[in-house]
Amino acid sequence: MLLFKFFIVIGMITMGTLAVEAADTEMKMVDKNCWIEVFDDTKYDDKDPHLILQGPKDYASLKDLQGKDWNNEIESVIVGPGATVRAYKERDFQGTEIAFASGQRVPKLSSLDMSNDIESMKIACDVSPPTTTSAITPNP
Ligand SMILES: [Ca+2]
Ligand SMILES: [Ca+2]
Ligand SMILES: [Ca+2]
Repeated sequence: MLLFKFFIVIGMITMGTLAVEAADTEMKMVDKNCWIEVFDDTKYDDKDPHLILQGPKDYASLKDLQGKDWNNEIESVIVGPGATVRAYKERDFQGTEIAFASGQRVPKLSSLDMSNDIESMKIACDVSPPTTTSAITPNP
């Protein structure tokens, strides 16, 4: 039974990766750098529930994210390189607010007094994504 659950988790991770890639080719509007990954446990423990939230998007509540109530559950986060996130202790963007910078990783939200307390989030995408093509200026 445990082994079975293990394979389910592996399958979900694999499907998640494929889904992100498929979405990237189908929808050019999706910013593949604009996301936040949230974890039920500390230190990005992928054996416990974890979820990538694609931005830009505002979540007034985390009550039903892919079938799970994430209110007051998040204990660690990884922010995508093209996202900035504001998180709130109460739903509807109320209560104490905290800002996460692009690429920020927080292994223990208790260090920010936000452990098992976040109930709403705003995910914003950087206006200009990192440029990787700088050497294609044609010479006259
Ligand atoms: Ca754990
Ligand atoms: Ca938790
Ligand atoms: Ca709360």
